[in-house]
Amino acid sequence: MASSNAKALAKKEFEDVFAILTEEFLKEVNSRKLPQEAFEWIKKNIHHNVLGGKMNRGMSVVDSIKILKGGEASNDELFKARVLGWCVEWLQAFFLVADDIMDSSITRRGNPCWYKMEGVGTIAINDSFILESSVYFFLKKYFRQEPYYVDLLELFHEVTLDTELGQLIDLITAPEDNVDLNRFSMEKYKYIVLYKTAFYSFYLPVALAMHMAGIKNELAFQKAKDILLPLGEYFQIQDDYLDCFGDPNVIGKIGTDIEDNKCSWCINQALMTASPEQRKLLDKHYGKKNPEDVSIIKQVYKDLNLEELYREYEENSFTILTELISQLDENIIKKDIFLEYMNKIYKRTK
Ligand code: GPP
Ligand code: MG
Ligand code: MG
Ligand code: MG
Repeated sequence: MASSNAKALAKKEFEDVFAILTEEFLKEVNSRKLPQEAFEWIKKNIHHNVLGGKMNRGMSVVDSIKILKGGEASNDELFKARVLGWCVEWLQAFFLVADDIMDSSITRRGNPCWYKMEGVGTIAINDSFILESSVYFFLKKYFRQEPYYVDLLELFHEVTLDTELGQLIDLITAPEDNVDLNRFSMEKYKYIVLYKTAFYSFYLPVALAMHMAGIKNELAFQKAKDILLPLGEYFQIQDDYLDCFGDPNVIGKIGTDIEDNKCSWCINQALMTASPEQRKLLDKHYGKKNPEDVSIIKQVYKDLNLEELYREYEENSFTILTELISQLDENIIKKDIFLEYMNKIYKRTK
């Protein structure tokens, strides 16, 4: 495990690449002789939406390549891994700008959501597209000559489709004007989170590093998926728990899952153990914007001991995932990649 000094340095080296990429992208758009106003808009879009996160996904590409190369990664490889890491962060910025509009969210990373900023509104939809397009500009600029260029393109396209399908199911399972808790189930929940979160947040960064490292063995990619997808499910369950029980000052966003009628881990867990009276309260008050309705739902969650159930779930997942990792064959894929990941998110509060 790297010391905290080494970690801070690795983060700083990663952050430094952001400035290079932003400048390159701005140069690219400037070559189209954009009005100054548009240039400034794009700059603001990038700074507001790409920065300010935990950067776990982006850093994972770098950590993974270091492990895959057994500490022998060249400066050029490290730079390229950082570029790919930022591509993941840019892709995530594209998703989040759009997700916040769809979820009617208020804050993100401690700031107002982009669409909530003065003068932005629905222009944020187009801004999210520009963030997505920048990913393909960076891939072309830095990887066009690499034998794995097409693999990178295909991977970004596939994972984007996965995420959009997950988002679709997330949204149609949560219609604003028709609350019907019978629509929810843990099975459906797991399907949603697999697609909307696990592929882009967990599989993508590691698979990118694997392509860079020249891994061609399909089995290695499958084994990586077998661990990373359950890890992604665990991560989204944490996100759902924190949406309701987390401190907005710590998580940087105000939860809206109850108001939005979301098929979240919390409501599914509550539905499994609610008494008939509690079920009536859930049916009556879930999916409403009114703060009184929300607090009634939260009270039912508390009465059902959701906090305790979550702790148990967390411990249990950790044990299962550790076991899965320990069973991996080091000749196919290195275990450290996954241990590093798990340690980053286990018992997270933000
Ligand atoms: C997170 O769900 C899901 C995404 C960020 C994927 C969005 C996909 C698109 C194609 C737009 P969430 O709504 O629970 O995240 P958060 O709690 O951060 O708003
Ligand atoms: Mg959201
Ligand atoms: Mg959402
Ligand atoms: Mg959430």
